[in-house]
Amino acid sequence: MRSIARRPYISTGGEALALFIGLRNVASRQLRLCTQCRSNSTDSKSTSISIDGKSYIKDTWHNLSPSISSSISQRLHIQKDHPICITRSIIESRFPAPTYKYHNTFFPVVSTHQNFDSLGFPADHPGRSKTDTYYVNEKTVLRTHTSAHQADVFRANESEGFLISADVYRRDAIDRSHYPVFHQMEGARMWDRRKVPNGDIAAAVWKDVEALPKHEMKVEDPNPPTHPERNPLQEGHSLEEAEAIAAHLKRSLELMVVEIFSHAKKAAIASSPDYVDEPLKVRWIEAYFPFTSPSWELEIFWQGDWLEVLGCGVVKQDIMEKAGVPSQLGWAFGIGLERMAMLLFEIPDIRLFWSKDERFLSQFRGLSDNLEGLKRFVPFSKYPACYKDVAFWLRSTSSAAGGGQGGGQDIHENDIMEIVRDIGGDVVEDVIKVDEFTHPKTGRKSFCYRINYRSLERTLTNEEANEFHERVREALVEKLGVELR
Ligand code: FA5
Ligand code: MG
Repeated sequence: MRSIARRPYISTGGEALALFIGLRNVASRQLRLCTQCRSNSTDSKSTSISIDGKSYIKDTWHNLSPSISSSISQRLHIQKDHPICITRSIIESRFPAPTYKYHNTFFPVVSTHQNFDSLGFPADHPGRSKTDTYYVNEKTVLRTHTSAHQADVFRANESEGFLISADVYRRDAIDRSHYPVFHQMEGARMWDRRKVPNGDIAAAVWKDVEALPKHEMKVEDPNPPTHPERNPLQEGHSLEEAEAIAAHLKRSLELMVVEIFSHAKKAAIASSPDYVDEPLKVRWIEAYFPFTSPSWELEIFWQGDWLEVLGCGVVKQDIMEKAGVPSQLGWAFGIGLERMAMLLFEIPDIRLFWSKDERFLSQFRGLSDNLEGLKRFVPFSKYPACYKDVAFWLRSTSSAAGGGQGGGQDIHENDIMEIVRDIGGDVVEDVIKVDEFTHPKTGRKSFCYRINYRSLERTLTNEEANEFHERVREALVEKLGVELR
Protein backbone atom coordinates (compact mmCIF):
# COMPACT_ATOMS: atom_id res chain seq x y z
CA MET A 1 0.00 0.00 0.00
CA ARG A 2 1.83 3.05 -1.18
CA SER A 3 -0.62 5.87 -0.82
CA ILE A 4 -3.79 6.73 0.99
CA ALA A 5 -5.33 6.24 -2.38
CA ARG A 6 -4.35 2.60 -2.15
CA ARG A 7 -6.09 1.41 0.93
CA PRO A 8 -7.01 -2.23 0.64
CA TYR A 9 -9.84 -2.43 -1.82
CA ILE A 10 -11.51 -5.76 -2.05
CA SER A 11 -13.26 -5.57 -5.36
CA THR A 12 -11.21 -7.68 -7.71
CA GLY A 13 -13.09 -6.14 -10.62
CA GLY A 14 -12.07 -2.71 -9.46
CA GLU A 15 -8.51 -3.71 -8.81
CA ALA A 16 -8.13 -5.24 -12.22
CA LEU A 17 -9.38 -2.01 -13.72
CA ALA A 18 -7.22 0.01 -11.42
CA LEU A 19 -4.00 -1.76 -12.21
CA PHE A 20 -4.66 -1.95 -15.88
CA ILE A 21 -5.54 1.58 -16.83
CA GLY A 22 -3.98 3.37 -13.96
CA LEU A 23 -7.27 4.04 -12.19
CA ARG A 24 -5.68 2.67 -9.09
CA ASN A 25 -7.34 4.99 -6.64
CA VAL A 26 -10.35 2.81 -6.39
CA ALA A 27 -10.92 3.39 -2.76
CA SER A 28 -14.03 5.38 -2.41
CA ARG A 29 -16.27 8.30 -2.78
CA GLN A 30 -19.72 9.29 -1.97
CA LEU A 31 -22.45 11.57 -3.01
CA ARG A 32 -24.14 14.49 -1.48
CA LEU A 33 -27.88 14.52 -1.63
CA CYS A 34 -28.09 17.51 -3.86
CA THR A 35 -30.52 20.28 -3.13
CA GLN A 36 -30.06 22.09 -6.37
CA CYS A 37 -31.10 19.69 -9.02
CA ARG A 38 -32.36 22.24 -11.45
CA SER A 39 -32.41 20.90 -14.93
CA ASN A 40 -31.05 17.38 -14.67
CA SER A 41 -33.88 14.97 -14.30
CA THR A 42 -34.39 11.27 -14.39
CA ASP A 43 -36.81 8.89 -12.86
CA SER A 44 -36.70 5.16 -13.04
CA LYS A 45 -39.83 4.89 -15.24
CA SER A 46 -38.95 7.60 -17.75
CA THR A 47 -37.34 6.44 -21.01
CA SER A 48 -35.17 9.51 -21.36
CA ILE A 49 -32.97 11.71 -19.23
CA SER A 50 -32.23 15.38 -19.56
CA ILE A 51 -28.70 16.49 -18.70
CA ASP A 52 -28.00 20.19 -18.85
CA GLY A 53 -30.76 20.69 -21.37
CA LYS A 54 -29.76 17.77 -23.62
CA SER A 55 -32.00 14.75 -23.84
CA TYR A 56 -30.68 11.17 -23.90
CA ILE A 57 -32.54 7.90 -24.42
CA LYS A 58 -32.11 5.51 -21.51
CA ASP A 59 -31.57 1.79 -22.07
CA THR A 60 -30.57 -1.21 -19.97
CA TRP A 61 -27.07 0.24 -19.57
CA HIS A 62 -28.38 3.32 -17.77
CA ASN A 63 -27.03 3.38 -14.22
CA LEU A 64 -27.10 7.03 -13.14
CA SER A 65 -28.57 7.32 -9.68
CA PRO A 66 -30.72 10.41 -8.99
CA SER A 67 -27.99 11.85 -6.79
CA ILE A 68 -25.30 11.59 -9.47
CA SER A 69 -27.59 13.11 -12.11
CA SER A 70 -28.28 16.04 -9.85
CA SER A 71 -24.61 16.71 -9.17
CA ILE A 72 -23.64 17.09 -12.82
CA SER A 73 -22.41 20.44 -14.02
CA GLN A 74 -21.60 22.28 -10.86
CA ARG A 75 -18.19 22.95 -12.45
CA LEU A 76 -16.34 23.81 -9.26
CA HIS A 77 -13.24 24.39 -11.38
CA ILE A 78 -14.70 27.58 -12.86
CA GLN A 79 -16.52 28.88 -9.78
CA LYS A 80 -14.69 32.02 -8.73
CA ASP A 81 -13.03 31.76 -5.30
CA HIS A 82 -13.70 28.03 -5.04
CA PRO A 83 -10.52 26.21 -3.90
CA ILE A 84 -10.67 23.93 -6.98
CA CYS A 85 -10.84 26.99 -9.24
CA ILE A 86 -7.95 28.67 -7.38
CA THR A 87 -5.87 25.49 -7.66
CA ARG A 88 -6.61 25.29 -11.39
CA SER A 89 -5.41 28.82 -12.01
CA ILE A 90 -2.20 28.31 -10.02
CA ILE A 91 -1.43 25.21 -12.10
CA GLU A 92 -2.33 27.03 -15.33
CA SER A 93 0.20 29.73 -14.45
CA ARG A 94 2.97 27.12 -14.99
CA PHE A 95 1.62 26.26 -18.47
CA PRO A 96 1.30 29.67 -20.08
CA ALA A 97 -0.71 30.71 -23.13
CA PRO A 98 -0.32 30.83 -26.08
CA THR A 99 1.83 27.66 -26.01
CA TYR A 100 -0.93 26.06 -23.96
CA LYS A 101 -4.55 26.68 -24.87
CA TYR A 102 -7.07 26.31 -22.03
CA HIS A 103 -10.36 24.43 -22.37
CA ASN A 104 -12.57 24.66 -19.29
CA THR A 105 -16.13 24.08 -20.47
CA PHE A 106 -16.23 20.73 -22.28
CA PHE A 107 -19.55 18.93 -21.79
CA PRO A 108 -19.45 16.02 -19.26
CA VAL A 109 -21.46 13.56 -21.36
CA VAL A 110 -19.25 11.82 -23.93
CA SER A 111 -19.45 8.78 -26.17
CA THR A 112 -17.88 5.45 -25.22
CA HIS A 113 -15.73 6.06 -28.29
CA GLN A 114 -14.31 9.26 -26.80
CA ASN A 115 -13.88 7.88 -23.29
CA PHE A 116 -12.46 4.47 -24.22
CA ASP A 117 -11.99 3.56 -27.92
CA SER A 118 -10.18 6.73 -28.97
CA LEU A 119 -7.64 5.99 -26.23
CA GLY A 120 -7.05 2.38 -27.18
CA PHE A 121 -9.00 0.66 -24.39
CA PRO A 122 -9.69 -2.91 -25.54
CA ALA A 123 -13.34 -3.95 -25.88
CA ASP A 124 -13.22 -6.17 -22.82
CA HIS A 125 -11.39 -3.69 -20.64
CA PRO A 126 -12.74 -3.71 -17.07
CA GLY A 127 -12.81 0.10 -17.06
CA ARG A 128 -15.83 -0.12 -19.33
CA SER A 129 -17.86 -2.08 -16.81
CA LYS A 130 -21.10 -0.76 -15.38
CA THR A 131 -19.71 -1.23 -11.91
CA ASP A 132 -17.03 1.39 -12.52
CA THR A 133 -18.53 3.82 -15.02
CA TYR A 134 -21.75 5.85 -15.10
CA TYR A 135 -23.59 5.00 -18.30
CA VAL A 136 -26.28 7.28 -19.71
CA ASN A 137 -26.94 4.54 -22.26
CA GLU A 138 -24.95 1.86 -24.08
CA LYS A 139 -22.95 4.32 -26.18
CA THR A 140 -22.88 7.30 -23.84
CA VAL A 141 -21.17 7.85 -20.47
CA LEU A 142 -20.29 10.53 -17.97
CA ARG A 143 -16.59 10.99 -18.76
CA THR A 144 -14.42 9.07 -16.31
CA HIS A 145 -11.37 11.20 -17.09
CA THR A 146 -10.42 14.33 -19.02
CA SER A 147 -8.44 12.11 -21.40
CA ALA A 148 -11.81 11.53 -23.11
CA HIS A 149 -11.20 14.84 -24.94
CA GLN A 150 -7.56 14.26 -25.88
CA ALA A 151 -8.09 12.90 -29.38
CA ASP A 152 -10.57 15.65 -30.33
CA VAL A 153 -8.21 18.39 -29.20
CA PHE A 154 -5.25 16.78 -30.99
CA ARG A 155 -7.40 16.62 -34.11
CA ALA A 156 -8.38 20.31 -33.82
CA ASN A 157 -4.63 21.04 -33.71
CA GLU A 158 -5.04 24.62 -32.54
CA SER A 159 -1.93 24.95 -30.35
CA GLU A 160 1.32 23.23 -29.43
CA GLY A 161 -0.08 22.40 -26.03
CA PHE A 162 -3.35 22.43 -24.11
CA LEU A 163 -4.96 22.12 -20.69
CA ILE A 164 -8.45 20.70 -20.23
CA SER A 165 -10.05 21.10 -16.79
CA ALA A 166 -13.36 19.40 -16.11
CA ASP A 167 -15.58 17.43 -13.76
CA VAL A 168 -15.23 13.63 -14.08
CA TYR A 169 -17.33 10.77 -12.71
CA ARG A 170 -16.53 7.29 -11.40
CA ARG A 171 -18.38 4.66 -9.43
CA ASP A 172 -16.14 3.77 -6.54
CA ALA A 173 -15.80 3.08 -2.83
CA ILE A 174 -15.95 5.75 -0.08
CA ASP A 175 -13.20 7.58 1.82
CA ARG A 176 -11.59 10.98 2.46
CA SER A 177 -9.61 11.33 -0.75
CA HIS A 178 -12.14 9.80 -3.18
CA TYR A 179 -15.47 11.12 -4.41
CA PRO A 180 -17.71 9.97 -7.30
CA VAL A 181 -17.48 13.41 -8.87
CA PHE A 182 -14.11 15.06 -8.94
CA HIS A 183 -12.09 17.36 -11.19
CA GLN A 184 -9.14 16.63 -13.39
CA MET A 185 -6.81 18.72 -15.47
CA GLU A 186 -5.46 17.15 -18.64
CA GLY A 187 -2.33 18.63 -20.14
CA ALA A 188 -0.45 17.91 -23.36
CA ARG A 189 2.48 19.32 -25.31
CA MET A 190 3.41 18.30 -28.86
CA TRP A 191 6.38 18.80 -31.17
CA ASP A 192 6.00 18.39 -34.94
CA ARG A 193 8.69 16.53 -36.90
CA ARG A 194 7.92 18.71 -39.90
CA LYS A 195 8.39 21.96 -37.98
CA VAL A 196 11.38 21.44 -35.67
CA PRO A 197 14.87 22.26 -37.10
CA ASN A 198 16.21 19.33 -39.19
CA GLY A 199 13.23 17.24 -38.08
CA ASP A 200 15.21 16.57 -34.89
CA ILE A 201 12.55 16.22 -32.19
CA ALA A 202 15.02 15.27 -29.44
CA ALA A 203 17.17 18.36 -30.01
CA ALA A 204 14.12 20.65 -30.15
CA VAL A 205 12.66 19.20 -26.96
CA TRP A 206 15.96 19.44 -25.07
CA LYS A 207 16.20 23.07 -26.11
CA ASP A 208 12.77 23.63 -24.57
CA VAL A 209 13.83 21.73 -21.43
CA GLU A 210 16.81 24.08 -21.08
CA ALA A 211 14.46 27.04 -21.33
CA LEU A 212 12.41 25.81 -18.35
CA PRO A 213 13.45 27.10 -14.92
CA LYS A 214 15.42 24.79 -12.62
CA HIS A 215 14.23 23.93 -9.14
CA GLU A 216 15.73 22.75 -5.86
CA MET A 217 13.05 20.23 -4.92
CA LYS A 218 14.36 16.73 -4.22
CA VAL A 219 12.64 14.16 -6.40
CA GLU A 220 13.06 10.37 -6.21
CA ASP A 221 13.15 8.92 -9.70
CA PRO A 222 14.88 5.54 -9.44
CA ASN A 223 13.69 3.96 -12.71
CA PRO A 224 15.24 4.19 -16.18
CA PRO A 225 13.26 6.35 -18.67
CA THR A 226 12.06 3.21 -20.45
CA HIS A 227 12.05 -0.48 -19.63
CA PRO A 228 11.38 -3.23 -22.19
CA GLU A 229 8.73 -4.99 -20.06
CA ARG A 230 7.55 -2.52 -17.46
CA ASN A 231 7.59 0.72 -19.41
CA PRO A 232 8.34 0.17 -23.09
CA LEU A 233 9.63 2.60 -25.65
CA GLN A 234 7.13 2.88 -28.52
CA GLU A 235 7.89 1.54 -31.92
CA GLY A 236 8.71 4.51 -34.12
CA HIS A 237 10.16 6.58 -31.25
CA SER A 238 13.89 6.72 -30.71
CA LEU A 239 15.21 6.44 -27.17
CA GLU A 240 16.57 10.01 -27.50
CA GLU A 241 13.10 11.29 -28.40
CA ALA A 242 11.39 9.48 -25.53
CA GLU A 243 14.05 10.62 -23.05
CA ALA A 244 13.77 14.24 -24.12
CA ILE A 245 9.97 14.21 -24.00
CA ALA A 246 10.02 12.52 -20.58
CA ALA A 247 12.49 15.11 -19.27
CA HIS A 248 10.28 17.99 -20.45
CA LEU A 249 7.17 16.34 -18.99
CA LYS A 250 8.73 15.62 -15.61
CA ARG A 251 10.38 19.02 -15.23
CA SER A 252 7.13 20.80 -16.21
CA LEU A 253 5.15 18.84 -13.63
CA GLU A 254 7.79 19.20 -10.93
CA LEU A 255 7.68 22.98 -11.47
CA MET A 256 3.92 22.79 -11.08
CA VAL A 257 4.38 21.02 -7.71
CA VAL A 258 6.98 23.61 -6.65
CA GLU A 259 4.51 26.39 -7.54
CA ILE A 260 1.67 24.80 -5.53
CA PHE A 261 3.93 24.24 -2.53
CA SER A 262 5.39 27.73 -2.61
CA HIS A 263 1.82 28.99 -2.22
CA ALA A 264 1.12 26.33 0.40
CA LYS A 265 4.16 27.44 2.38
CA LYS A 266 3.15 31.09 2.24
CA ALA A 267 -0.33 30.06 3.40
CA ALA A 268 1.14 28.06 6.28
CA ILE A 269 3.29 31.00 7.39
CA ALA A 270 0.34 33.39 7.12
CA SER A 271 -1.69 31.02 9.31
CA SER A 272 1.02 30.42 11.91
CA PRO A 273 4.14 32.62 11.80
CA ASP A 274 6.24 30.11 13.78
CA TYR A 275 5.56 27.44 11.14
CA VAL A 276 8.56 25.16 10.51
CA ASP A 277 8.94 24.07 6.92
CA GLU A 278 9.31 20.35 6.33
CA PRO A 279 11.17 19.20 3.21
CA LEU A 280 8.80 18.11 0.49
CA LYS A 281 9.02 14.43 -0.54
CA VAL A 282 8.09 13.67 -4.11
CA ARG A 283 8.63 10.57 -6.26
CA TRP A 284 8.06 9.26 -9.77
CA ILE A 285 6.86 5.69 -10.13
CA GLU A 286 6.26 3.60 -13.24
CA ALA A 287 2.64 3.25 -14.37
CA TYR A 288 0.50 1.88 -17.16
CA PHE A 289 -2.13 3.62 -19.29
CA PRO A 290 -3.43 2.28 -22.62
CA PHE A 291 -2.79 5.68 -24.23
CA THR A 292 0.78 6.47 -23.14
CA SER A 293 4.10 4.62 -23.14
CA PRO A 294 6.28 4.95 -21.19
CA SER A 295 4.01 6.13 -18.32
CA TRP A 296 4.44 7.40 -14.77
CA GLU A 297 2.58 8.55 -11.71
CA LEU A 298 3.71 11.28 -9.35
CA GLU A 299 3.29 10.78 -5.62
CA ILE A 300 3.73 13.29 -2.82
CA PHE A 301 4.33 12.37 0.82
CA TRP A 302 1.48 13.95 2.76
CA GLN A 303 0.21 13.38 6.27
CA GLY A 304 2.27 10.25 6.77
CA ASP A 305 1.59 8.50 3.47
CA TRP A 306 2.24 8.69 -0.29
CA LEU A 307 -0.61 10.40 -2.15
CA GLU A 308 -0.86 9.86 -5.90
CA VAL A 309 -1.62 13.18 -7.59
CA LEU A 310 -1.27 12.54 -11.32
CA GLY A 311 -0.70 10.08 -14.15
CA CYS A 312 1.25 10.90 -17.32
CA GLY A 313 3.38 9.61 -20.18
CA VAL A 314 4.52 9.82 -23.79
CA VAL A 315 1.39 9.87 -25.99
CA LYS A 316 0.86 6.70 -28.02
CA GLN A 317 1.63 7.48 -31.62
CA ASP A 318 -1.47 5.76 -33.02
CA ILE A 319 -3.62 8.34 -31.17
CA MET A 320 -1.82 11.10 -33.08
CA GLU A 321 -2.14 9.13 -36.32
CA LYS A 322 -5.88 8.60 -35.90
CA ALA A 323 -6.27 12.27 -34.98
CA GLY A 324 -4.73 13.21 -38.34
CA VAL A 325 -1.49 14.65 -36.90
CA PRO A 326 0.97 11.75 -37.41
CA SER A 327 4.06 13.96 -37.49
CA GLN A 328 3.49 15.16 -33.91
CA LEU A 329 5.08 13.56 -30.82
CA GLY A 330 4.60 14.59 -27.24
CA TRP A 331 3.48 14.06 -23.69
CA ALA A 332 0.18 14.14 -21.75
CA PHE A 333 -0.79 14.17 -18.08
CA GLY A 334 -3.96 14.04 -15.95
CA ILE A 335 -3.96 15.67 -12.48
CA GLY A 336 -6.54 15.26 -9.72
CA LEU A 337 -7.42 18.85 -8.83
CA GLU A 338 -9.01 17.93 -5.47
CA ARG A 339 -5.81 16.18 -4.45
CA MET A 340 -3.71 19.25 -5.30
CA ALA A 341 -6.18 21.55 -3.54
CA MET A 342 -6.03 19.34 -0.44
CA LEU A 343 -2.25 19.75 -0.41
CA LEU A 344 -2.41 23.48 -1.10
CA PHE A 345 -4.93 24.42 1.59
CA GLU A 346 -4.54 21.42 3.93
CA ILE A 347 -8.17 20.49 3.36
CA PRO A 348 -8.62 17.20 5.23
CA ASP A 349 -11.70 15.70 3.54
CA ILE A 350 -12.73 15.67 -0.12
CA ARG A 351 -16.42 16.07 0.79
CA LEU A 352 -15.68 19.62 1.95
CA PHE A 353 -15.30 20.80 -1.66
CA TRP A 354 -19.06 20.33 -2.08
CA SER A 355 -19.95 22.23 1.08
CA LYS A 356 -22.23 25.24 0.83
CA ASP A 357 -21.38 26.12 4.43
CA GLU A 358 -20.25 29.74 4.80
CA ARG A 359 -17.64 28.60 7.30
CA PHE A 360 -16.00 26.78 4.37
CA LEU A 361 -16.65 29.13 1.44
CA SER A 362 -15.79 32.36 3.28
CA GLN A 363 -12.22 31.14 3.84
CA PHE A 364 -11.44 31.42 0.11
CA ARG A 365 -13.31 34.61 -0.75
CA GLY A 366 -11.28 37.12 -2.76
CA LEU A 367 -8.48 34.67 -3.57
CA SER A 368 -9.25 34.35 -7.28
CA ASP A 369 -8.40 38.07 -7.60
CA ASN A 370 -5.58 38.15 -5.08
CA LEU A 371 -3.57 35.08 -4.14
CA GLU A 372 -1.63 37.06 -1.56
CA GLY A 373 -4.43 36.47 0.93
CA LEU A 374 -4.08 32.69 0.68
CA LYS A 375 -4.24 30.95 4.07
CA ARG A 376 -4.51 27.37 5.21
CA PHE A 377 -8.00 26.05 5.69
CA VAL A 378 -9.11 26.17 9.32
CA PRO A 379 -11.39 23.19 10.01
CA PHE A 380 -14.53 24.44 11.69
CA SER A 381 -14.90 21.42 13.91
CA LYS A 382 -14.49 17.68 13.95
CA TYR A 383 -17.86 16.24 14.80
CA PRO A 384 -18.14 12.82 16.42
CA ALA A 385 -18.01 9.67 14.32
CA CYS A 386 -20.84 7.16 14.55
CA TYR A 387 -19.83 3.66 13.42
CA LYS A 388 -22.50 1.14 12.42
CA ASP A 389 -21.89 -2.35 11.10
CA VAL A 390 -24.01 -4.28 8.65
CA ALA A 391 -23.40 -8.02 8.19
CA PHE A 392 -25.11 -10.14 5.57
CA TRP A 393 -25.10 -13.43 3.69
CA LEU A 394 -24.88 -13.33 -0.05
CA ARG A 395 -27.27 -15.45 -2.02
CA SER A 396 -25.72 -18.87 -2.17
CA THR A 397 -24.57 -18.57 -5.78
CA SER A 398 -23.11 -15.11 -5.51
CA SER A 399 -19.55 -13.83 -5.51
CA ALA A 400 -19.79 -10.47 -3.86
CA ALA A 401 -17.27 -7.79 -4.50
CA GLY A 402 -15.68 -9.94 -7.11
CA GLY A 403 -16.87 -8.05 -10.13
CA GLY A 404 -19.04 -10.98 -11.04
CA GLN A 405 -16.54 -13.75 -11.54
CA GLY A 406 -17.50 -17.08 -10.07
CA GLY A 407 -20.92 -17.01 -11.69
CA GLY A 408 -24.21 -16.44 -9.96
CA GLN A 409 -25.37 -13.17 -8.55
CA ASP A 410 -23.46 -10.11 -9.67
CA ILE A 411 -22.60 -8.04 -6.63
CA HIS A 412 -19.74 -5.63 -6.95
CA GLU A 413 -18.48 -3.64 -3.99
CA ASN A 414 -19.20 -0.44 -5.91
CA ASP A 415 -22.89 -1.42 -5.91
CA ILE A 416 -22.80 -1.54 -2.11
CA MET A 417 -21.01 1.82 -2.03
CA GLU A 418 -23.59 3.41 -4.29
CA ILE A 419 -26.47 2.25 -2.11
CA VAL A 420 -24.78 3.77 0.94
CA ARG A 421 -24.04 6.99 -0.94
CA ASP A 422 -27.53 7.37 -2.27
CA ILE A 423 -28.98 7.05 1.21
CA GLY A 424 -26.34 8.71 3.39
CA GLY A 425 -24.88 11.26 0.97
CA ASP A 426 -22.16 13.39 2.53
CA VAL A 427 -23.04 12.16 5.99
CA VAL A 428 -20.99 9.03 5.27
CA GLU A 429 -17.27 9.55 5.84
CA ASP A 430 -16.10 6.10 4.84
CA VAL A 431 -17.16 2.51 4.32
CA ILE A 432 -14.81 -0.41 4.88
CA LYS A 433 -15.19 -4.16 4.82
CA VAL A 434 -14.24 -5.41 8.27
CA ASP A 435 -15.02 -9.09 7.97
CA GLU A 436 -15.44 -11.81 5.40
CA PHE A 437 -16.42 -15.37 6.13
CA THR A 438 -17.26 -18.50 4.14
CA HIS A 439 -19.45 -21.08 5.83
CA PRO A 440 -17.37 -24.29 5.97
CA LYS A 441 -20.31 -26.56 5.14
CA THR A 442 -22.57 -24.58 2.84
CA GLY A 443 -19.84 -22.50 1.18
CA ARG A 444 -22.06 -19.45 1.63
CA LYS A 445 -20.30 -16.13 1.96
CA SER A 446 -20.89 -13.47 4.56
CA PHE A 447 -19.55 -9.90 4.66
CA CYS A 448 -19.52 -7.25 7.30
CA TYR A 449 -19.15 -3.58 6.36
CA ARG A 450 -18.50 -0.76 8.83
CA ILE A 451 -20.06 2.55 7.88
CA ASN A 452 -18.78 5.71 9.52
CA TYR A 453 -21.59 8.29 9.71
CA ARG A 454 -20.08 11.69 10.44
CA SER A 455 -21.32 15.03 9.21
CA LEU A 456 -18.78 17.71 8.30
CA GLU A 457 -21.17 20.39 9.41
CA ARG A 458 -22.85 19.31 12.63
CA THR A 459 -23.17 16.60 15.27
CA LEU A 460 -25.31 13.76 14.06
CA THR A 461 -27.59 12.19 16.64
CA ASN A 462 -27.50 8.45 17.13
CA GLU A 463 -31.16 8.35 16.06
CA GLU A 464 -30.36 10.03 12.76
CA ALA A 465 -27.48 7.62 12.13
CA ASN A 466 -29.75 4.70 13.00
CA GLU A 467 -32.33 5.95 10.57
CA PHE A 468 -29.80 6.14 7.71
CA HIS A 469 -28.44 2.75 8.67
CA GLU A 470 -31.84 1.08 8.74
CA ARG A 471 -32.53 2.39 5.24
CA VAL A 472 -29.14 1.10 4.06
CA ARG A 473 -29.95 -2.36 5.49
CA GLU A 474 -33.34 -2.43 3.78
CA ALA A 475 -31.89 -1.28 0.45
CA LEU A 476 -29.18 -3.96 0.54
CA VAL A 477 -31.88 -6.60 0.88
CA GLU A 478 -34.14 -5.04 -1.70
CA LYS A 479 -31.54 -4.21 -4.35
CA LEU A 480 -28.89 -6.90 -3.88
CA GLY A 481 -30.97 -9.71 -2.43
CA VAL A 482 -28.68 -10.28 0.54
CA GLU A 483 -29.82 -11.87 3.79
CA LEU A 484 -29.06 -9.74 6.86
CA ARG A 485 -27.35 -11.50 9.77
C1 FA5 B 1 -6.31 8.96 -15.32
O1 FA5 B 1 -7.46 9.32 -15.14
C2 FA5 B 1 -5.60 9.21 -16.63
N1 FA5 B 1 -6.55 9.69 -17.59
C3 FA5 B 1 -4.46 10.19 -16.40
C4 FA5 B 1 -3.57 10.36 -17.60
C5 FA5 B 1 -3.78 11.41 -18.49
C6 FA5 B 1 -2.51 9.47 -17.82
C7 FA5 B 1 -2.97 11.56 -19.61
C8 FA5 B 1 -1.70 9.62 -18.92
C9 FA5 B 1 -1.92 10.67 -19.81
P1 FA5 B 1 -6.00 8.16 -12.86
O2 FA5 B 1 -7.17 7.28 -12.82
O3 FA5 B 1 -4.80 7.72 -12.12
O4 FA5 B 1 -5.53 8.41 -14.36
O5 FA5 B 1 -6.44 9.58 -12.30
C10 FA5 B 1 -5.59 10.71 -12.35
C11 FA5 B 1 -5.65 11.44 -11.02
O6 FA5 B 1 -7.01 11.75 -10.68
C12 FA5 B 1 -5.16 10.60 -9.83
O7 FA5 B 1 -3.76 10.64 -9.75
C13 FA5 B 1 -5.83 11.33 -8.68
O8 FA5 B 1 -5.12 12.52 -8.36
C14 FA5 B 1 -7.16 11.74 -9.27
N2 FA5 B 1 -8.25 10.82 -8.88
C15 FA5 B 1 -8.51 9.58 -9.37
N3 FA5 B 1 -9.62 9.05 -8.80
C16 FA5 B 1 -10.09 9.99 -7.93
C17 FA5 B 1 -11.24 10.07 -7.06
N4 FA5 B 1 -12.12 9.08 -6.99
N5 FA5 B 1 -11.41 11.18 -6.32
C18 FA5 B 1 -10.52 12.19 -6.41
N6 FA5 B 1 -9.43 12.20 -7.21
C19 FA5 B 1 -9.23 11.12 -7.97
MG1 MG C 1 -3.84 6.54 -10.95
